[in-house]
Amino acid sequence: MKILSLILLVALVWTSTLLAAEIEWEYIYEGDILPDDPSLGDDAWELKGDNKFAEVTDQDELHIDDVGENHCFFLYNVADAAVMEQATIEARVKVLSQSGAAEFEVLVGMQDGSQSKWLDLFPDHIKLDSSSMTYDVDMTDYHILRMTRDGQEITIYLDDNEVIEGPHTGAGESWKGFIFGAGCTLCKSEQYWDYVVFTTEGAFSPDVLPSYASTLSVTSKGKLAECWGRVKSQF
Ligand SMILES: [Ca+2]
Ligand SMILES: [Ca+2]
Repeated sequence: MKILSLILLVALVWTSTLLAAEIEWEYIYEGDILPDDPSLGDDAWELKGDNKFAEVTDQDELHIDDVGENHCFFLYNVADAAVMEQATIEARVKVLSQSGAAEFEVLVGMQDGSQSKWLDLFPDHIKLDSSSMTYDVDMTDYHILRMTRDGQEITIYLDDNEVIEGPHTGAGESWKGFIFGAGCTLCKSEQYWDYVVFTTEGAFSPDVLPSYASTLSVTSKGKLAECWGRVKSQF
């Protein structure tokens, strides 16, 4: 009987490990190329506005310096609106300045062809668009922001902590997919995007699907260990 329990336990752990391993980011944009670069092929974002405001830095960040006369945002189009009902988008981003009449000048979010949900970013706070829900944070330093959609429920995480929850209602837009960048024609802003990642496999908290940044630091640690190993082997 004990052996049977042990076998069941092993099978359970093995299955849950397999299930856990299946949850991963579906799409990763690293900020090392313009999002609309044709070399990305089917994975290229659609540029809306003018990308003369956009450049890639030597730190692999997308720098958008929206000086005002146009907008510069990017759409990742999906064909099927239904997949947007369970979705997660995360970005590591900082906002040095933002001004103008529209709150969505610096935005990240998702839309399903009839409703859109955006997180509006400011140097000193974030706000769920088309709501009064805000959270104060110094966005002039990098932070990791995540939006999840579970049916009609939107949740915002800041550096792995849940900070805002609200309904999936927003401006009506016909686009389907993910969006980020400088959204307002007459507004101005300066913004940096270290990465943008998403999945349409579900609405995942950072406990279930760790931040992309945390997987990067593991890689860096691995590289550091490997480097140290090489250094030691030379003595
Ligand atoms: Ca503008
Ligand atoms: Ca980057």
